Parts: sequence; C-alpha cells; structure tokens
Amino acid sequence: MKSTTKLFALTTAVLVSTASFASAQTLDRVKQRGTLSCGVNVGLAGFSAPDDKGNWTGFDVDYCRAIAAAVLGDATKVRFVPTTAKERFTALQSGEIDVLNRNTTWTLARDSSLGLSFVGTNYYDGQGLMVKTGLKVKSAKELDGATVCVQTGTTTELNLADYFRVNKLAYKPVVFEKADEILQAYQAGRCDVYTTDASGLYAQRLQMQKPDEHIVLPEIISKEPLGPSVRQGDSQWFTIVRWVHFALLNAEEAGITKGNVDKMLESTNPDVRRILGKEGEFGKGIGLANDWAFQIIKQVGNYGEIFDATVGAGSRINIARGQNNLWTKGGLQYAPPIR
Ligand SMILES: N[C@@H](CCC(=O)N[C@@H](CS)C(=O)NCC(=O)O)C(=O)O
Repeated sequence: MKSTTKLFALTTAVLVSTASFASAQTLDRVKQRGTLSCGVNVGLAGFSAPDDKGNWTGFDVDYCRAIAAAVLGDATKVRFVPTTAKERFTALQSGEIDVLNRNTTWTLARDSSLGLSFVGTNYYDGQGLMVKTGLKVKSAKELDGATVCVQTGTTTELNLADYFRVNKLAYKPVVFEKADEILQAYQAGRCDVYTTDASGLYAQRLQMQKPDEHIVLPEIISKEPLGPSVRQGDSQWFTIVRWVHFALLNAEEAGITKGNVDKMLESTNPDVRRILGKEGEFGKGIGLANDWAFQIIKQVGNYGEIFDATVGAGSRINIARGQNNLWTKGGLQYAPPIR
C-alpha cells in the first residue's frame, strides 16, 4: 500500500470509529456494563450530594436511579460521576457518562452545537439573586455598582450580563469555578450578590453559617428549564431517557406511588394497567422489559414523591411545587400518554 493510501485508510478508520461511537447503542453498552454511568453535580443539596459514606441523594440522583431501574431492573446499579459546570458537557461528549443529570439548563446552543440532546424539562427554574439582609436591598433594580459572585461555564454568567446591561446597571463580576468557592467568598464579603438558579440559591443558603441573614430578591431574571441530556446520535437511548421522565409524571398523575404500586397491579384502570405493563407491549418499543415503569415506581417512586423528598415539602430546602406541579394542578409538568 502506498503511504498516501495508508494515510487515507487510517483517517477513514478514525472517522468511522468516532462516528460509530457517537451512534453506538448506549442501551447495549449500559446492559453489557451492568451499570449506568450518570453525570451529576459535585455537590448541590437537594439535587445531588454524597454523604460521608458516599451515598448519593437528590432530585438528579433519583433520575439516574430511575433510568437504571427501567433499563437494568435495579435502581442501585448506577455509577455517579461528579462533574463541575465546566466539565459536564465533555464528560457526555467523550462517552464517560451515558446521561447528564446535573441541574443543567436546556438552551439552543447546548442542544445543537455542543452535541447534546435534552430529553425534556424535569425542573422549571429561573435565575435569582441573593443578598445579605444587612444591605437593606429590596429589589434587583437597587444593585447598581454591586459586586456579583458567579460560576463560570453556566447560563448564569450570561444572564447576569444581559440583565445588568438591559437595566443600565453597573456591576463587577467575581467569577469562580466551583459553587463552594462562591459560598466562601460571598459569606466572607467578597461580593454583595450571589446569583444562580433560584433552586441553587435556596440549597446553598442552607449551607451558610447564618441562613436567616440572606434573602433571595423577588426578581427572577431568566428561564432555566433544567433537564436530563444525552449525546446526539442515539435516538433509541434518547427515547428511553425521555420516557423515564414521562413515566415518572404519568405515574404521579395516575396516583401510582412507591407504596401502592404492588396493589395497583390489580387495578382495572386501563391507564394504570398500561403504565405498569399489565396491558400492551409498550416496553418492547423502547427496547426494555414490559415492567420498566413498574420498576421505576417500585424502586424510586413517582415524580411528585421524588420532588417532595429531595427539594420539596418533605426536604430541608422546602421549595414549593409551583410551576413544577402537574398540569392537572396548575403547573407545567405534562407528559404524553403511555399508549
Ligand atoms: N442551570 C445553570 C447553572 C448550573 C450550575 O452549575 N449551577 C451551579 C450553582 S448552583 C452549581 O450547580 N454549582 C455546583 C458546583 O459546580 O460546585 C446551567 O446549566 O448553566
């Protein structure tokens, strides 16, 4: 073989292997491995945080477990991969993780050029601003000339710039790579304002020395639809992760809970029977066992149960369901039917 031909063959091989990796069947790889590799936050109370024994809890963590329950029949078969805001997309692109569940905002650039596909919005959020009560500031409009602590690699950084520019307010950003560093800096008085997703602010306030001395201002300055994302190019995997989210919502809507799911197997309600795999062959279409949704609910719970236990009324963070309520209760959470 001439050396140019050799070079051509080599290049083609590399191209082919990259392409086949991108479209490789993630489902098969997860099944072969026997564990789901799930990208989560390094530590954000309510969403994803390890305790001192290395047990992970949180809203995003439960989404990882729900996917493992659906795909592997076992919610414990998850390897949690902590990622910072900056690292998270590379972890998915490189194949290190199968899915990213890390308080990540769905934007056009991420959903296209960055090589990700968002499966839906599992938490409707918006960006907030926190200040010390001692500053006596009541509105974001009073923040002209403020120093603002913000995390790099986030939508937060971009919205902050927009908001202050549009409202003709001057500000000085102090940029950090990790939320912990911001927490320290903000408490030490290195900045007047801490800005991030409102959910993040409530979670971080609990970690502060004196939570009562900080308020979240009334303005919500952006839309932050948070949700799971997968690599582009594997539509089967995309559909699976998307329907795990929909199954969690449909289960709540149908009143199926972790506690009653066994009893619900005897239900005559056709909707309940389809969700639990007692009627129809809906698992087959997405490459899973017919009891895929039963396993999610039995082992992890429904959407409302996850929300309550991790970030809602049953948790220390105590965030109201608000927009994250089901559409039947005035919220935005709406899932297409399993049928
Ligand atoms: N939703 C926004 C912000 C996500 C984000 O990274 N938020 C910060 C502040 S709450 C965080 O989770 N930091 C944890 C860390 O990296 O230590 C995005 O997708 O860019």
